[in-house]
Amino acid sequence: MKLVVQIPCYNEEEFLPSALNDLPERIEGVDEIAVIVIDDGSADRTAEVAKAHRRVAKVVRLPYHQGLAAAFRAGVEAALALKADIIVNTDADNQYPGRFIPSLIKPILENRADFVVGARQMDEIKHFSYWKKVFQKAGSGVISFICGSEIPDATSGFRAFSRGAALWIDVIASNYTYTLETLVRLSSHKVRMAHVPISVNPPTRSSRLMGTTVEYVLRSTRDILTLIYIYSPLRVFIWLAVLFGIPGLVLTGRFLYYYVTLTVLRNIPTGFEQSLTVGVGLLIISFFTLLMGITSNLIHTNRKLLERLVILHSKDRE
Ligand SMILES: Nc1nc2c(ncn2[C@@H]2O[C@H](COP(=O)(O)OP(=O)(O)O)[C@@H](O)[C@H]2O)c(=O)[nH]1
Ligand SMILES: [Mg+2]
Repeated sequence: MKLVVQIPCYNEEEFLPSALNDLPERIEGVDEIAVIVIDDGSADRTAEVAKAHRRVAKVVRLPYHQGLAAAFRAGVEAALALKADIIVNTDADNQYPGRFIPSLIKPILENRADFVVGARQMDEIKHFSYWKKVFQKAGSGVISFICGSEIPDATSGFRAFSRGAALWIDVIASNYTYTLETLVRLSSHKVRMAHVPISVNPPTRSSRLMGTTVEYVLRSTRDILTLIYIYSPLRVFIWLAVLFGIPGLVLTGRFLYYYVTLTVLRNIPTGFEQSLTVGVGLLIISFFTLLMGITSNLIHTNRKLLERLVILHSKDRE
């Protein structure tokens, strides 16, 4: 059983050594632990510091700065190429204590799950503001709803993947984060998920990803909407079609009701032509929205087939 720990980094020369020193030397049930550092075009000596550290098996250097999502993906690819059975992702700022790695991978070792999130105990984190905690919990609630399984900390970067789950990973919706998309993507492939409680080390520096709470909320909302749109296009278009269709039906029905009860039965001129015009217009929009939904669903299905091809191809390389 080989465990690969991957650490995506951007300008982390200062804190990376403490994160590396914190990683466990041995874990029960694991024969080999290899550490990969992904340097995302850092302007400092991150790559040199990583190369000089005895725990680091491989340094992946992106040719230029591409963002956390690209670095994460490059790490997963490198870990699979190193024949990892389990991949753990952790942060370079030593936010997640290495001593939790054994409990993080336990559900995978026991074959109870293929993907495990290390869930921070929000109420115990003193350096998160009240509102950050509220929005963090609300966001995790929305993601849990979309994924259909309970994920108490959707933005945690402390995660473990079995090899089978890691093969499905890709990030296409965002440049700066992989956290939400991997959850939605893996749940769409019915990967078994679990979470284990963890505590975090006090912050070494301020977060580079979060920004202000308002920024965080706006970005997360945009990310979640993009994910729904990418991963369940039919659902989005059906709701849009319903939005136009219901008033369309009501207005057309109104016209027909008066037309039948007044004009047909009692020969009185009806009026209500505006209802007919607007109603039919809305029904036409609704119909074409539905057609667009079906088309985008076909494209979505096609992408799933392509993903399967990629996986077949990567299995060939094993
Ligand atoms: N590759 C890459 N990693 C980044 C980037 N920004 C942050 N990171 C890494 O992502 C991890 C978390 O970053 P951090 O600023 O602590 O964000 P936090 O999740 O809010 O704590 C660290 O390992 C950083 O080095 C980036 O632009 N590119
Ligand atoms: Mg951090």
